[in-house]
Amino acid sequence: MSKFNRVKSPSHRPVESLEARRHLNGNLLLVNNVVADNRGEVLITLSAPALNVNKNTIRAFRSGTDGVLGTPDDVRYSDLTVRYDQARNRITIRFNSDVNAVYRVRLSDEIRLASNNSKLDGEFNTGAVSGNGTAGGNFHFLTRRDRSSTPRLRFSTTAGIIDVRLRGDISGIATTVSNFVDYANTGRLDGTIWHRKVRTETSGIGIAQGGGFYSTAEATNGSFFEPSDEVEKFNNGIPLQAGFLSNLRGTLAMARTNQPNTATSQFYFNATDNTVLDPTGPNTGYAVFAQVVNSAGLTTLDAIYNATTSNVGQSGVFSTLPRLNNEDIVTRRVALQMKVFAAD
Ligand SMILES: [Ca+2]
Ligand SMILES: [Ca+2]
Repeated sequence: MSKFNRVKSPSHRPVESLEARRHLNGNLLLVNNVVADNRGEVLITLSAPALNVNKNTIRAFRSGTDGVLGTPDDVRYSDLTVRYDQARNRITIRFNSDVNAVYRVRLSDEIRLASNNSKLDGEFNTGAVSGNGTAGGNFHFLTRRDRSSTPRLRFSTTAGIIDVRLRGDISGIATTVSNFVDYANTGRLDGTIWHRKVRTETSGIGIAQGGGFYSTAEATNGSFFEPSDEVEKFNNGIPLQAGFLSNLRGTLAMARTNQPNTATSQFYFNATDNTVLDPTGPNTGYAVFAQVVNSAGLTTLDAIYNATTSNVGQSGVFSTLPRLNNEDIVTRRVALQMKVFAAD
């Protein structure tokens, strides 16, 4: 009888390792998702509640004078902040990156699974974002600018997230796309409110509009706006580029005055199909330039569209203000997303 088919007695049966049992239970700490933007904000979603999530276990670096990530002259971002929402397993890190500058981020495997203190399983593996099924391994990624003509842009609002894809692949709306990217890249849309909505019941169209104002605080007491309450404009308006995409539900378009070439920073999302906003001749219609990419974005849009409508005066500017829990709905940040790659 060879040793290979010998039946072991129960007393010699090997005990299943702790590692294997954790794996069997799906009980490893992994990175499930990374969203990195082009101004130094990164959202990292973990698979389970974690310990040791802080500035000592997470570091970010810019490329340094050689312009290449991963070389000795890389410079650590000393201003990095870490916020950890354990209920949602979400880490938010921020640092002051130049617009579109590449960076790399490393999560140390000193980050532990809260339930059993095992190490982050962070190295890249095919399939899931991180991990090879064995506890231990830093999670180390780098970013590249999305140089495609259809990059992703994220609206982070107090009602949720809306991710859109810009349609820079349509040359007829190139100016509209680049204008909006300029407002996003300069941070001018950060902190703006959703100040207007139009519902199909009252007007036959369904939209939610933002990108113009930072607060309604002064509207309620009847005082006029100061410049700091409004988004600073680059110019008096861009050429109207309507008719390349239809005003269908889930599309993003530029708002304007009654004059055609007046779009600046204000935008609106179509919450319903609003083909009546498509052009019917020269100098008519509204320029659609991006589309919501997933159902989560539509859910956020619907939350804004269906929010309580308030009238806070100010010459009608805020007569159809959407509000959630009696508060302005704020767009915390609008930023282009970077592409994310394994760093080692
Ligand atoms: Ca370098
Ligand atoms: Ca591992």
